[in-house]
Amino acid sequence: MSHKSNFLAPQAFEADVIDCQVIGTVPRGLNGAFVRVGGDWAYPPKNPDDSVFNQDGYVSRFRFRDGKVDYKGRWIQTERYRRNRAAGRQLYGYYRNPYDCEPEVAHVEEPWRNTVANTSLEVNAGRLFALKEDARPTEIDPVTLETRGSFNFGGKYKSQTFTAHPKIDPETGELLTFGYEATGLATDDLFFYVIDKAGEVTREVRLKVPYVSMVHDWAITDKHVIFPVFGYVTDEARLRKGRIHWTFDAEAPTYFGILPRNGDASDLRWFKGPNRAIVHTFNARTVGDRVVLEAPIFDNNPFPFFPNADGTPWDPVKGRSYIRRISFDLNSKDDGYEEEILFPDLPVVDLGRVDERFMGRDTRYAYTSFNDLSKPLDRDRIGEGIRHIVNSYGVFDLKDRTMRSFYAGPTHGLQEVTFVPRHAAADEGDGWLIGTASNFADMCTELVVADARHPEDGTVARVILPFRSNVQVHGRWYSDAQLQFD
Ligand code: V55
Ligand code: FE
Repeated sequence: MSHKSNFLAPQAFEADVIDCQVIGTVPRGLNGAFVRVGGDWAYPPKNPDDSVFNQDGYVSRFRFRDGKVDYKGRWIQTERYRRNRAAGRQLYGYYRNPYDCEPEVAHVEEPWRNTVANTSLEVNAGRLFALKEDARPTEIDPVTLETRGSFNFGGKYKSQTFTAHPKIDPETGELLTFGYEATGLATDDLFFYVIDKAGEVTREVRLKVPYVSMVHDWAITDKHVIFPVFGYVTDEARLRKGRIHWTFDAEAPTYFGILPRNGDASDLRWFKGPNRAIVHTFNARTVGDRVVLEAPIFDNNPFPFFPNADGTPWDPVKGRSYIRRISFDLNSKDDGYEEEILFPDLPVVDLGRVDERFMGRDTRYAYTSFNDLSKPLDRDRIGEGIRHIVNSYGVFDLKDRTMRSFYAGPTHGLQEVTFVPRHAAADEGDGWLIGTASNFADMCTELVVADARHPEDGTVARVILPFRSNVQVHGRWYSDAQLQFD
């Protein structure tokens, strides 16, 4: 008889595990830390149909030293987390809607104060930031994982918001970033920034978007930056009615804004195409007069909790993403672009990564998860209520259009994959695939390590936590030096 799985129930505690159980062997030389953020409901949401993107931020870290791994997990102590804890209940309403919050925490003029800081991480100038696109960074102590608070780069970072997907230029070490809804709720301002290795804001460009939309991820090249604007819309009237921040308008065109990295606002050019959803990207490059972007892209609304504007129910088939290549001709007279699906038979999870040492440059490989239906699934042991398991990582060769895969086993669901180079000078793609997995049979979280050159050989090491840790949104690998360990 099968049990009902409760894997996604709130974890509700903080934890330190010293010298975790390891099955297999952690590769020699894999020293550093896998740091991840995600969300958990410290108190249940006010609205049961709210987005999981509204969960309280939680940061955790697997630190690797000579084959041994320690784990640490902490709530992110945002203003919102602290106020809820003080009240002992949920004061905040729908995702990114201060009008739906209790009056004492409405903060309509300062919506960034309501952030949950639950999406991703970045390190700049020795500082570790937890990021959410509705606010400036929340600084985290990289050693203790205690929350230090909101950070504004000495007042020089003016946007009220900061993307969860800043990019580091591999040659200059600069942090390229932006914020949308930069001057307040539902505003069409997008500010682009360059922040140098020392944490100084060296450049700001103030831009306007064609319509207010979720600019969740973007892409850089050595010469350009690319901002996708797609499908999700909002406005002040919608928010005043107390609705969830976004609705998906299937009639809204897709725009890609391309700005030369050294350009000013008048150099921004918008390309326009049919309705799509571009939530995450892999990478982009400038080749002569062309800009090429590779990304998993959806034909329609990817997220069931952001309702369709036309009132139709969410369509899970249209809500699948396929790896595509988009090419922009910078010499063209019209505003169109070319779009091609590279793996038309293989829907993938839109949480893809590349070898970040080649960010903005020509890359061959992209890594993302998918569900390999040819592989076994142990329904009895995983329990009921787990309908869709993502059981594999794919190593996608975007040049040859071939794919090799890692299968996690019949009881494991994979979260986002991260690529760790074998050493600083290793070739592109020579390294490790790491990420957390939900072991639905044993009700625990594991970190899996696989060889990116031999993914089909399976797990090299599994680091076992004796409990369920929150499902991550995004994770990153950092060296001890980047995280300020002695
Ligand atoms: C995403 C995730 C978010 C968010 C907006 O995956 C977009 C896309 C975890 O929060 O606030
Ligand atoms: Fe993201």
